[in-house]
Amino acid sequence: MGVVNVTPDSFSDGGRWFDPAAAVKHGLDLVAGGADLVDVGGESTRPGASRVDEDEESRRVVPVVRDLTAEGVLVSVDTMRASVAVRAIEAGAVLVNDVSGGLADPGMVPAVAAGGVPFVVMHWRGFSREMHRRAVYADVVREVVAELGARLEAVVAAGIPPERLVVDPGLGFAKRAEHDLRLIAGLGALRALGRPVLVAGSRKRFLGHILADADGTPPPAHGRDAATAALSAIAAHQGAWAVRVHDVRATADAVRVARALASAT
Ligand code: PMM
Repeated sequence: MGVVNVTPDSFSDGGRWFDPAAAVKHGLDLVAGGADLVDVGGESTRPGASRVDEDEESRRVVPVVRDLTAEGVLVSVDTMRASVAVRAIEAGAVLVNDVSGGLADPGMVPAVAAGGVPFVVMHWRGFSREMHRRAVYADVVREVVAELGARLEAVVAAGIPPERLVVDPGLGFAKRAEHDLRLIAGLGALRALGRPVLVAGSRKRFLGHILADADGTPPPAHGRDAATAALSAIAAHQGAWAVRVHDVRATADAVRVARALASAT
């Protein structure tokens, strides 16, 4: 899954694809690099970010979804808002990726149920402004699996069939670097929920921590792509259904290595 952030302020690529034509071109480049799916988002969820206006979010996302779909690209929409999801589905989106797992907008789950598309349920404990203080766990893998399991049940009860659901540990969302690493190591426990697992660690802070130099300075976001590819290989090897990344080409190769290894064992 390649990422197109149509935002002025995302942490790793904010502003680069804010113009719709540039965003569409970037989406096509990601497909040429090996992406099977392009995830289009119009709201930054970086830690501390404030929310974008609803109409503005639709204005950013919908034309890009429509134009990429017209080019034959499979598009997912990254949004926490039902109205944006509905307009994106009308424009051709084949999957809704909601970092709040339907918790941010009570209209989301019914809207996706009616739209008939798959839904990504990410582990989420609150909006970006407040997620830092919620990064408290005694046993992060057990708690994330339990909270995601409860969320899956609620989403199914609200009308989305289980076979349309994907789960995601929500790396970096109400999590510190050590939590992210434990969740990657414990991916098998997430798979035990019985749904495909999406892993979205591309360029995130925990990779910056791992790569930091002697005085603790992390490399800039775009200096984390080799580490992202390594993470993609590990996630694929552990049975992830998809990895969501900014630099698709390196990850496509990493996933090929993991696949070759799986078929050799
Ligand atoms: N992270 C970001 C945005 N969307 N979607 C899912 N399903 N999982 C994530 O972890 C996730 C996401 C934030 O990263 P970005 O600013 O690089 O897009």
